Amino acid sequence: MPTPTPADKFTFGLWTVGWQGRDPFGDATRPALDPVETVHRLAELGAHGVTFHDDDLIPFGSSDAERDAIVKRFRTALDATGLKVPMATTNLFTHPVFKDGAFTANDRDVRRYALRKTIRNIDLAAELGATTYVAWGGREGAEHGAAKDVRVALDRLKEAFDLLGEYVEEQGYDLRFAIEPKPNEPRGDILLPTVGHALAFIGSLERPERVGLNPEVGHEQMAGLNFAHGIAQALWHGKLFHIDLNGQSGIKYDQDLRFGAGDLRSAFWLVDLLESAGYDGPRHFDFKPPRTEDFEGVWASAAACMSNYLMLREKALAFRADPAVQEALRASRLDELARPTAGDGLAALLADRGAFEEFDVDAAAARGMAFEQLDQLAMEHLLGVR
Ligand code: 3MF
Ligand code: MG
Ligand code: MG
Repeated sequence: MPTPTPADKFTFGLWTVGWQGRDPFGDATRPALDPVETVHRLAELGAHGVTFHDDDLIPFGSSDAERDAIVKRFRTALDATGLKVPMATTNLFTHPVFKDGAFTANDRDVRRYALRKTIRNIDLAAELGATTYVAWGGREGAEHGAAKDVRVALDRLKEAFDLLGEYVEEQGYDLRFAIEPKPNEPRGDILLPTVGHALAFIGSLERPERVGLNPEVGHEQMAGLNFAHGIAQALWHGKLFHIDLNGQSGIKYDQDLRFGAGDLRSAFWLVDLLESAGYDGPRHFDFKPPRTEDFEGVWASAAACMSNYLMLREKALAFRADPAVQEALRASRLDELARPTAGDGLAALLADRGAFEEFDVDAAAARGMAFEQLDQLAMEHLLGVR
């Protein structure tokens, strides 16, 4: 079994292993976890870093003195273990004040409070060396039609990101924002529901270069979308700033399974893509150890996220290196896809009788694509028989 090392860049949110198992139908099944213990356990397991929402580390409502003491203790644990904080984020969803959203709440005072809460944690993120600031708008959405004017709410969302960008620039922080799309949960419908919606939104901002994406496996799969395709497009736009890895079984409630559980083939294609595209950011796990587990199960599930990634990486590398796969890729004409369609220009295309007038449509239609053989080779690698 491959063992993770910090060079693999695996990171975990404090809220993942720290999830106490509270769900809409049942109480907590585990006690709270001390963030300092999490830092030590993650370091022992071979992780590279830890991430947090402001309130995961500093309980909501703490005094300034309590806050300073907590940050000091946390920093000591980071220094002792060498664990990094590559990303931080804001909790703009738990407190009842955010019941109608944060940056897009109808109430202006709530929006101003949300910005100040975010800015306060951006300062801490920068202080701890984070270079990515994630923004998941879990409560930015609606359950009712007329209750949210979506076009106006998008104006407010743009205003928020423009202000935050201005702040980060003024402070001279080396920090970029990563928007995390999600279609629903906890709102009935959330704004910027998919990778595609978020990409389009980023283009409308004052500082688009400072804003990218933090897509999450389960979020796209809840919408029935192909996660690897979404990631490929995010990479194509230069917008894959960060990623949330977990597992999901189809279109249903947000499952937050450990990475590799749920749709295993989709996980294989994702790892194949990240590794072959040279993505060098954190491999961040945003999962929830099921509420059936005690702490032994929690740490086993965290370790499994990392080992599943590493096993899939081995499989993906072996798949790409296999001469039979390379031959099958040629048979499926991936090399032809890589050729520009009209590299010699529009005039040459229009003048080429072979492209249209004399094109043998029936012969082209009859050509097999050989995709089944190629896909079966992936299956055989994944099942360990090749
Ligand atoms: C919810 C999520 C969030 C975000 C987090 C930002 C609580 O489904 O995925 O986790 O990831 O708020 O990083
Ligand atoms: Mg999630
Ligand atoms: Mg997430």
